[in-house]
Amino acid sequence: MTGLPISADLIAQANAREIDALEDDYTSLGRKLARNGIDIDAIKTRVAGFSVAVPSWGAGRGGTRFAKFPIPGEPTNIHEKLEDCAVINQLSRVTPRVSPHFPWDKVSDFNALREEAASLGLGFDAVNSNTFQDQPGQAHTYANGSLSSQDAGARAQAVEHNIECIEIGKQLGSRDLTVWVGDGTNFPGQQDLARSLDRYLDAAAEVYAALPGDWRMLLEHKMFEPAFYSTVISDWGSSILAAQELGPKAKCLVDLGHHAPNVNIEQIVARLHRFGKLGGFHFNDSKYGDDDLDSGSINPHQLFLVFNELVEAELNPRDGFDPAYMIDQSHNVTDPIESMLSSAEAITQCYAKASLVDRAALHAAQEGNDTMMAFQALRRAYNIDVAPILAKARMEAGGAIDVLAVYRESKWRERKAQERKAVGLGAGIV
Ligand code: PSV
Ligand code: MN
Repeated sequence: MTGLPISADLIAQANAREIDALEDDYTSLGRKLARNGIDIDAIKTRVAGFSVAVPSWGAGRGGTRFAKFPIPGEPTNIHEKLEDCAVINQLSRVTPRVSPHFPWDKVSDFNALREEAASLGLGFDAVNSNTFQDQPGQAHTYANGSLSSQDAGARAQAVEHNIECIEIGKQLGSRDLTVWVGDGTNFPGQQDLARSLDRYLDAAAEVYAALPGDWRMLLEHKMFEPAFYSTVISDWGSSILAAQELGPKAKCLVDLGHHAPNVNIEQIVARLHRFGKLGGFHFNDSKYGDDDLDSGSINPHQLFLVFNELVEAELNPRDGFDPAYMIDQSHNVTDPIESMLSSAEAITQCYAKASLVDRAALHAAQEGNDTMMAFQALRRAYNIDVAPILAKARMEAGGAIDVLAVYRESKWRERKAQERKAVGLGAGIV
């Protein structure tokens, strides 16, 4: 398939039905913002320049460790996943890049895959390596770890796989390698906690040495799961220490679901940026652990506070602030396209709200120890409904004013259910 997947006429007709109401809402919001000295068009321009990548694996229905409930028409290979990601971007105009995972998305010709994506209006984001699963025919098991394994063969195999991902990424036009390892232990005493980190650092240095000059290695930490007693790169402390030891091209990646409950993630963002080590972000939401729920569905205020720090860093950057933003979710009970449309909207809304914060007032209140006014500077921005700004930016870029309504009207999933082979039952990704 080439060309954009949804009929441009369908989008135009649906937008024509919504445009008067949108203009009304936009004008009224513009007047309200103008009273506070904010130019709504300037915020719209910032929103139009914002983007977040989508994960190839998020296009399929995920599952829990217990079960997966596939839906008719869900994608089963990277080509079908790209088509679905193209639908998300065509309607939302905010997700122009796809982050692939290997070997899940392996094909024989990556240059052709890059062209296929381009014809759908997509590029590629960070490449993700997978050393948390054994593959058929693999020489060494990762059951006892990968980059940190005591088995030199498993370590070498994991290094080689990461280098292969870099080679693939070069063909796809990526510039980041995201490394998340599930390495860790389930029993006290199972491994030496210091030596397993030594082994990780030595192996990661071999991967780092293979990075092209303009690439970054994004280290993704996670507190637990699949290891439940200790994890080698468990927290942002381990992550930044590893990134500092590896070198300037190594940065930290924060996944919102990978922390202890109630951890102040916005403070982690500020800390990592302070040391020039904030490289990437995986957006999702969580109630209990690494739930991979839809962004902003549980704690939208936290998402806003995280974006408050990200926008602060963007406006006052230290040391090349250029984070790779990505959605990383598991869609177990919804149509993944709908979840990612809704999540992209929630994420962009928080970016827009954080852009509305009166930073001069905030900084002045902070300097003057005026706690209530500092808080109110955030609260005022959080309380503004920025939906008309997003909808107008989207429409002007060719997207849909009401993304979910147009998606349903397109009957995309129903049509794909006639064409695509059914997904087998089984457990999902954990
Ligand atoms: C691990 O839980 C993670 O967040 C990493 O980003 C993986 O690559 C991804 O999920 C897919 O399972
Ligand atoms: Mn992640």
